[in-house]
Amino acid sequence: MTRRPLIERYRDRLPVGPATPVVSLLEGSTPLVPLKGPPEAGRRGIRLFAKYEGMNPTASFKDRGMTLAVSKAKEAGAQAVAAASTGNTSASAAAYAARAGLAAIVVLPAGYVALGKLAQTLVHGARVIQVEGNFDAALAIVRELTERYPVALVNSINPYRIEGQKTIAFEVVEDLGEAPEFHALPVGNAGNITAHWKGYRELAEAGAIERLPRMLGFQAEGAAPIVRGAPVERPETVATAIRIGNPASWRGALRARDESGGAIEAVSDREILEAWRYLASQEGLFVEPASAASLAGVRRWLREGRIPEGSRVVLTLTGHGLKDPGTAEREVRLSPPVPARLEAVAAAAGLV
Ligand code: AN7
Repeated sequence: MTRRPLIERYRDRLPVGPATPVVSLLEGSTPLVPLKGPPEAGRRGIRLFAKYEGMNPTASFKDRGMTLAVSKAKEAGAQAVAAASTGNTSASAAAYAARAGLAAIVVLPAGYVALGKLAQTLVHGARVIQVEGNFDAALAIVRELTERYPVALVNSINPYRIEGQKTIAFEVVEDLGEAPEFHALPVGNAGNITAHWKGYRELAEAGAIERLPRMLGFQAEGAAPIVRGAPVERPETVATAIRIGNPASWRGALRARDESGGAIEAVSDREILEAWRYLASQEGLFVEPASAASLAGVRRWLREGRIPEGSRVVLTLTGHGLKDPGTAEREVRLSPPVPARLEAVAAAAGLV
């Protein structure tokens, strides 16, 4: 199938005009992969589907919003874009800025951005500034920076980011023919759950779907401000992408939860890593830890019998596993080398 720019595919439902320059890397059109399991789902005729957003050009869902945010920044005559990021927004902003011929400035929490994301951002040529603080501090600075200097903000408080990201819902409905009963995803800054819900609502308003899904958002236990109902000063989690203590789209997340009859809950790092390993070793899907928070949460719902028989559950797997080789290195064990001889290799492979 020929991939087309996201903006062209959904032009009639996005805030673009004939004069908008389309800055695209052929994002979106990601696969909706039916999962084989987990076993607790199959027994009750519950089917899970993974919206595999790691298949986007920079290997995360951020590209959907970034194509629009950078196109609109270019249309407005910006020379540079800026973002605070736990890593994926910065990689995407850097790539789309490179494509557009704009400068990219990214502000990152020092020491907490996964290696793949950092490498992408640097090689795309962004100006990378690490701050001695967390994502929330970085975002506060970037907000001020973009107010004082002629630089376009491309964090998800930029409404064009949400507009682009809502297309995940459009694609899911194209593939399933209707909305799933549940849609689960990780929650960090909460832009994505806000965007998903906007997409589904628009489909319902247009008469394209008759029912809306219940939205399930999952935060990491050590970074779960929405679950606690108060900002978390020192967020901590293995899922560095969602290591966020004061989400910018907090209200959007509550709206998605409440209007859909859904929930926002916390999952532990252990549950996240178990789901992460399950997806890779049983389903063949290598994702970054944050993405696995969606399955970690859904597994709990399954165990507790909270998902009705026959339901379809879509999980947004937000980013590719290669983004975070550091976690993989810590979680798996590489055995020492053996002599380059058949018997030694066969023995090490467990064949004898
Ligand atoms: C893989 O890149 O916030 O709730 O600065 O990279 O919309 O924030 C990333 C977030 C989930 C959470 N999964 O989405 C950033 C950033 C992955 C992510 C989220 C992020 P939001």
